[in-house]
Amino acid sequence: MTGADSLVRTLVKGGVTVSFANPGTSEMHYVAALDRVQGMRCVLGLFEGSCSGAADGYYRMTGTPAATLLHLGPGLANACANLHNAKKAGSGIVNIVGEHATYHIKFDTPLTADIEGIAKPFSHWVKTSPTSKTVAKDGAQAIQAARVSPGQIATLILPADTAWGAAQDIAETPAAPAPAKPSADAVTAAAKALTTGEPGMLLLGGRALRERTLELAGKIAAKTGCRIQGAGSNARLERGAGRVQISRVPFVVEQATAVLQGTRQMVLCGAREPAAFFAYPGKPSMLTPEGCTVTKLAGVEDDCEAAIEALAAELGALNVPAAGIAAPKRPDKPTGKFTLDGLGMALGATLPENAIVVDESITTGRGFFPFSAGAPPHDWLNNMGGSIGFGTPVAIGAAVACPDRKVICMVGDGSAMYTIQSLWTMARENLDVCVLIFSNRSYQILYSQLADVGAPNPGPRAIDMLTLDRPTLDFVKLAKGMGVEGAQTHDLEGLTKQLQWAMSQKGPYLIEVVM
Ligand SMILES: Cc1ncc(C[n+]2csc(CCOP(=O)(O)OP(=O)(O)O)c2C)c(N)n1
Repeated sequence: MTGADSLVRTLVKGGVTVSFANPGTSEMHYVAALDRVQGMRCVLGLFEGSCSGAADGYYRMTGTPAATLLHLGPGLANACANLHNAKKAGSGIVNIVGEHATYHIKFDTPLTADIEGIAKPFSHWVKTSPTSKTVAKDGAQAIQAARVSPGQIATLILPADTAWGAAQDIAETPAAPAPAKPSADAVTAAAKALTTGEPGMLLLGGRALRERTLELAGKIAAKTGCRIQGAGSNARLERGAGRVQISRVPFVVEQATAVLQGTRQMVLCGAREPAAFFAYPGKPSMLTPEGCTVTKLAGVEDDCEAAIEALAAELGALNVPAAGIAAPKRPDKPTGKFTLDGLGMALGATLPENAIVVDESITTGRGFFPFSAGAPPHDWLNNMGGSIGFGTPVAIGAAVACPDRKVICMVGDGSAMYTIQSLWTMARENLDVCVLIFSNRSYQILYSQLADVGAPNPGPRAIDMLTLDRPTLDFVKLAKGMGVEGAQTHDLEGLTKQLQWAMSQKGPYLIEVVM
């Protein structure tokens, strides 16, 4: 057995059964081992950011890490932006990076780079495996590290001779430590905060946004009168009819402070104290109202469900019916010219049961939530790391993880171009993804950002950095060139028809919304 064989077998035995790969020479033994070992699904990405983003989406939907396979320092560097997003989302990934054979590194040949140096800021755990005899054990440790709550990036660097040299055996993956239960003190403090009689808010993030935890939060809200609020962006929010309805802290500072205004007692569960995305001259960085007391019940790494359950028990709320449950309700099918609300309605009117919405709609979709609050139950995935190019890769991972569920991937045209190759992987794997491109032919968000940072009235050169209209991008043709069928739509009626058709079909499809 080679080191590569021992590693692949260790991965499969440890529950890592999908690998999102873009290999090169140094990973050839690992690639060859994939054919000799049963149980590993291998998905080729044509850019490493597709692979790391796909592993992120896979973890969000399964709670189990996938592996990547990346080619030395440059391959890892290409993957880093989406590794960053995955790290912020608390997604576990076994991030495997090939390296030159140990004895070859000193010759400083073209692909030689400081792989550990590149990996460290984007990883929680980094190890270069020293020999083919230890590579299985190192792989098992990487799986364990990736599984540490809420999920971690574990980067395992594999010199080529660790793959082709002889191995001893496969390794057992040790169990990851269970997430911490809340301390009695934290529960008492949170209960006290929500029963002072002052306006209270339970701010939820991470695993606290799953159906059961939301229901418990709804019971607490019913019992204490506190508001429940979701964080600004979330790895996975379970929403729709029959679930406790939740909104997110808005991106725009003035809107966020308006939502939080009046809160005197804020209890955090799986969320951090809300902060503005960026600093803007004259605007606050922290969004919590002045004089508001903040109490941490549980961090994102803790057992949020146990924490909310303990809080509900402490408050005597367990048998109270939950407040804020969304009734089944869909908007009417919209007609006429595109408006942002109309787009939200089209989505709300057509979202199928159990859909997974990957949201990289940037400015277009900020107000979509109310229109789908009463749609059939679905999951909503946001970018947590702010690095655009997250949407289509995460959709790949979600679709691989949940082949029986429709994935709807909403992307701004600017964001779509960062990782457009993901369409090819969707076609090759026949993934059930409907990609909605919002073609406003600009980096729309940056117009408001110019003004917000105190640089209004942009000149033609500045405007040129924000527009995508010269030449215009034709996403239907781009998709076709990568094996994905699609169509343009020019009004809401056309969009709704396209969406209905796409929802009734299996497989990848792209709709370009020409705004
Ligand atoms: C990796 C990376 N590069 C650049 C940015 C800055 N940025 C944020 S949003 C954005 C434009 C997004 O355009 P689009 O997806 O078309 O959405 P719109 O703003 O038009 O709604 C850019 C360039 C970023 N966040 N991440």
